[in-house]
Amino acid sequence: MKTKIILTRRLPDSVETRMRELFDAVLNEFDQPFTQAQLIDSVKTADVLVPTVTDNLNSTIIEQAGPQLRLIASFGTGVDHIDVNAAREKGITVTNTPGVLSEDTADVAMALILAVPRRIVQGDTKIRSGQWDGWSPTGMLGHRINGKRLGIIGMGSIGQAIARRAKAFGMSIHYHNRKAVHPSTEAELEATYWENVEQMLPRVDIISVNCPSTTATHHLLNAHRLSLLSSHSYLVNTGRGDVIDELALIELLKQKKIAGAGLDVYENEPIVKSELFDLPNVVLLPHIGSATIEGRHAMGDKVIINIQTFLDGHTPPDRVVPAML
Ligand code: 8YV
Repeated sequence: MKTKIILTRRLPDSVETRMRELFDAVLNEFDQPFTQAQLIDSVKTADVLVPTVTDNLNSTIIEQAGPQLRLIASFGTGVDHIDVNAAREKGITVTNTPGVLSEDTADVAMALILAVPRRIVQGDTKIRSGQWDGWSPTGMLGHRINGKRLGIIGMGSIGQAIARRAKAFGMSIHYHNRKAVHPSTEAELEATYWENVEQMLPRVDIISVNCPSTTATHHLLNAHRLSLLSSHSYLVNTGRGDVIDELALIELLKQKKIAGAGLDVYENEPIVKSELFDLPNVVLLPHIGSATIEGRHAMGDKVIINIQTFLDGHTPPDRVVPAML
């Protein structure tokens, strides 16, 4: 008897095919995000559930899991969509796919770090709308990247991958994290650690949010902390939307109290507050940080390895335990 696994979304063909070879894999052919009722049905029938960020596996759903559900092998790094404590209480193991999407996400963060101050999207729009009448010495002026200070909030593997890129662009690296990174990493990145985020915020030119969403980081950038940013600064978020108080950010942008923002994630995805659409100094992306073909294959491989290792009776390599959060 093969193990029954339920995939809540479509995954790359090769990943799904391998899963069908190894397991009794139930695919989501039409790729519609699962409703609450479908999620409840899945936790009652699957041995292994493979969810993504679009599934809200809160305690109400997890508490209804049948005894057959032993593993939630999430396709993604962030686990804020899963109540890991509730899963643990039910004896359900949770895994994720860290590491394999760091470089891709860092590329998108760097793209936003370049795009907003250099007005890349505005330039493209100008041409497409037929409004460009040629070069001018004062046209489309943005701000220089070289020599600026980058403040990274969350110095895990994604934050570090951004720091490496930013350093190559001539930026100096500042960061806030629960604790300082290893001295050799700090030396390599020539990075300055700020234990107190409020001290770092007014001193940097660009902020990049790269921490996970946890109870400790929810609205870490609230109205008060956002107000500490200088009026020439930019904010980029490729982490999780709810780390920033989105309404407070919109207010700040409207009042020109910061220079611009680049967002790939939002507080209530897929809802994007329409006030953001009217702000020309904002670049909006649809949560594509890890959206590369290579990355999705690597994530799929990790999910398969986690499931297979677990079924073989070992601790899966990417087990998430509440203490890590
Ligand atoms: C993933 C992400 O694509 O892995 C994460 O935490 O935010 C995304 O880049 C998504 O979570 C897949 O479930």
